[in-house]
Amino acid sequence: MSITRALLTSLLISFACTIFAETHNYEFKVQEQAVTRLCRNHRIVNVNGQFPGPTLDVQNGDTLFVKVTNAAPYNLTIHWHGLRQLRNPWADGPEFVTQCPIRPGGSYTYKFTITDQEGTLWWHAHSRWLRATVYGALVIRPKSGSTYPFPKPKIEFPVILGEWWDRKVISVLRQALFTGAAPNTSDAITINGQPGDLFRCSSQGTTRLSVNKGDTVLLRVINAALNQQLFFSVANHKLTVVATDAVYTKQFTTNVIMVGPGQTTDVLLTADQQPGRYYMAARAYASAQKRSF
Ligand SMILES: *[C@@H]1O[C@H](CO)[C@@H](O)[C@H](O)[C@H]1NC(C)=O
Ligand SMILES: *[C@@H]1O[C@H](CO)[C@@H](O)[C@H](O)[C@H]1NC(C)=O
Ligand SMILES: [Cu+2]
Repeated sequence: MSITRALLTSLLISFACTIFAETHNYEFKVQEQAVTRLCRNHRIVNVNGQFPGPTLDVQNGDTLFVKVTNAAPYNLTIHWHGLRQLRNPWADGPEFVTQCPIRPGGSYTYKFTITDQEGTLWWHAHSRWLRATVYGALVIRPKSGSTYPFPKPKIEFPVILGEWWDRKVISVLRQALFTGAAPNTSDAITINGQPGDLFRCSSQGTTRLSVNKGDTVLLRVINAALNQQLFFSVANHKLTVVATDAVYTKQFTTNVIMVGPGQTTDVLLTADQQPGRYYMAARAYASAQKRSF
């Protein structure tokens, strides 16, 4: 009897999943594009002409087909950072581990299903240092029929922390490999690809988020820096941590979070201060002498 019931329940669950899970088809065109930051133009590699690249917005249980066409002059693969890839390990992406790189002019379709992960993950190139500019958010919402384990925020916003070199990143890496010394530190830390108005020629592009007094905002903080641990904070506001790496956490409130490279932290922020402008800021967690950021 109980076996029958369990079987029935699992049949019903898989039936429900089949009905509600969606399949998404995305096209990623990886290409070089001229971008101006810190008053200078550089040709960077990005996806679909966007920097950061497109946010993929899906639900737990969904299946994704991502066709990557490589129109850049470098070999590369795309890695789905933090995704467990249960039953689809070949879609993981690290070059020469699960696949050969996609050659210039070539294409490859990643196919994977998201299994029991909810929150924020991200994707990036997994070849040399191309991940410095080839990255974007992967937002995983609750399964159909379930909800967040916290009140639904009015606004959701990805905050992708990155690093910008006032150089071609491939040359920064090449120099480090040639000299054997640590690679030069980046020239700016960016929020959604923008250094922010404390840096030269950056006030126009500064990432801004408008909220109304009393709104609750879910910030999906992603550390897309190359190797750098980062502190993140919002002036005069507290952050309530609700998830990390697509796993809900026991909630706690703090003024500052530290996010390791590759990690994500989802925080709730309530706009409970006087209307005005408040900085969102990231800073390198580096205590060694002579390392200036
Ligand atoms: C790209 O990768 C292939 C191996 O899959 C290799 O033979 C080729 O030399 C690489 N090309 C470049 C430009 O690195
Ligand atoms: C690294 O920094 C040094 C010192 O500032 C500079 O001379 C060199 O050109 C930089 N190299 C690259 C590849 O950015
Ligand atoms: Cu990764």
